[in-house]
Amino acid sequence: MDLGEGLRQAVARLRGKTIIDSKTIKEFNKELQKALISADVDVKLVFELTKRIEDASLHSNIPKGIDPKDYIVNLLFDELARIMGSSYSPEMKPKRILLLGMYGSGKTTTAAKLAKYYQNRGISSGLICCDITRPAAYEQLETLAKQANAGFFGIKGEKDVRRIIREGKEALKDRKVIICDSSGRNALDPGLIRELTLIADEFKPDEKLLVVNADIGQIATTQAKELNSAVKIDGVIVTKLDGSGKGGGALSAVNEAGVNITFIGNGEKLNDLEVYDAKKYVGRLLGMPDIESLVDKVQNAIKEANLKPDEVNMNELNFETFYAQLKTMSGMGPLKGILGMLGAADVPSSVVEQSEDKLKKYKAIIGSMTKEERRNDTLLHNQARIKRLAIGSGTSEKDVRALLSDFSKMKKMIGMMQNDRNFKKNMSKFMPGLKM
Ligand SMILES: Nc1nc2c(ncn2[C@@H]2O[C@H](COP(=O)(O)OP(=O)(O)OP(=O)(O)O)[C@@H](O)[C@H]2O)c(=O)[nH]1
Ligand SMILES: [Mg+2]
Repeated sequence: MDLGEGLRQAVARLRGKTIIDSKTIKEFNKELQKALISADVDVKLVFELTKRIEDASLHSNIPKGIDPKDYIVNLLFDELARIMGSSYSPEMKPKRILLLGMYGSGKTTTAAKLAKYYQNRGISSGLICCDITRPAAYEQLETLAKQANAGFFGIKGEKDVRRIIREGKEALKDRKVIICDSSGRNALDPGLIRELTLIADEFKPDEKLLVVNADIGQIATTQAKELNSAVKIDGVIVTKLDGSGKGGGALSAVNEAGVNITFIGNGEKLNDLEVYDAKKYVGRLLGMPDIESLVDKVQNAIKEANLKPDEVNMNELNFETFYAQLKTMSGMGPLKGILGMLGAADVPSSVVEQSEDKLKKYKAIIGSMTKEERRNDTLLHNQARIKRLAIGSGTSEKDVRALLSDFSKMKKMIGMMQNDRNFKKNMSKFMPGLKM
């Protein structure tokens, strides 16, 4: 169970309570503790937090006319926002950013995400590959730079980081934001510190950002503290929050170390980067939707899938609209997170996490359907038709069945969302053309 689910379950216990007595609060706190500790939040922090909630709810008067549940959810919101820390607003001006961190933490991907972030906002960006240890680091960043529409510089096989930086700064001097990717290490060793110091002396970064993988949970405190004292960092980017059960632990740990969280990564795609705002993040965990940051993401995805908003019609789900929707969703990143932001109920991830590969197959299968079949899925519950589609599309019967199964799950999900007033209200805010 992820942290958001755990927290929402704890809150669900308060539903319908007219008074908050000590038994209710103790039960609520127990659930909270379970959820937070399993997300790897430091135990001491957790107990302090639940103690403050207990004190505030039992020893102060809940204002008249306020639903006790809302009162406690607000307390919880404030407490969580406090332990998860900061908010950040990147300055839109020329600057140099150095990314550093342990092996596989997501530096290279994040460098490209950042480049795209600035490019999308009309600020030209360029990437320098200063990872001199990892094989194919050059090619990886070069490919990503193309995807991000950013400039790129590297010198294959060169071990002198100062030369790379010197020439890179010159080659990318027309770019407003220059981002430098560096080598990873297994641990913070003297070699790494020496290398980072050399890079920093030549590059003169405005921001040194440590990249940490959310999966390290609480260990993020030690990492942030150690790197801060070795090379003085300006902030942290926490990646892989999408797949980690320990995101809450990592975010609170970075905050505990007294370092600002700047961005968070929540997917493998270049659009899956978000400016960090503890309140928004916690709001989302608690199922209080955050519309603003979604608008951007959704509109981008629609643009990229070449769809007009009113082509996304939830009311008439048939295979023609189904493919368009899958495509939009895959551009937005994991739909599960998006629906969470919108305050929808938890949905099965199998429906919404579509790989590019699967999308290609689905496109071919839908292309082999007759007009009638596309409009009426019941026709397809027929072995002969399934076989024909598999042959016609060059896929397998198993693929066709998977498509049919995803389609019917999607139908069910849409039915569920249509009955959710809160969700409908939120959806219509950012997709005015949407019919539900
Ligand atoms: N799910 C998810 N995967 C991510 C995210 N950020 C990076 N990854 C994946 O994590 C893996 C490692 O990412 P890299 O960017 O190569 O990490 P790195 O820190 O540059 O690795 P080294 O250069 O080997 O030290 C890749 O498969 C990325 O696609 C994220 O926010 N979410
Ligand atoms: Mg790398």
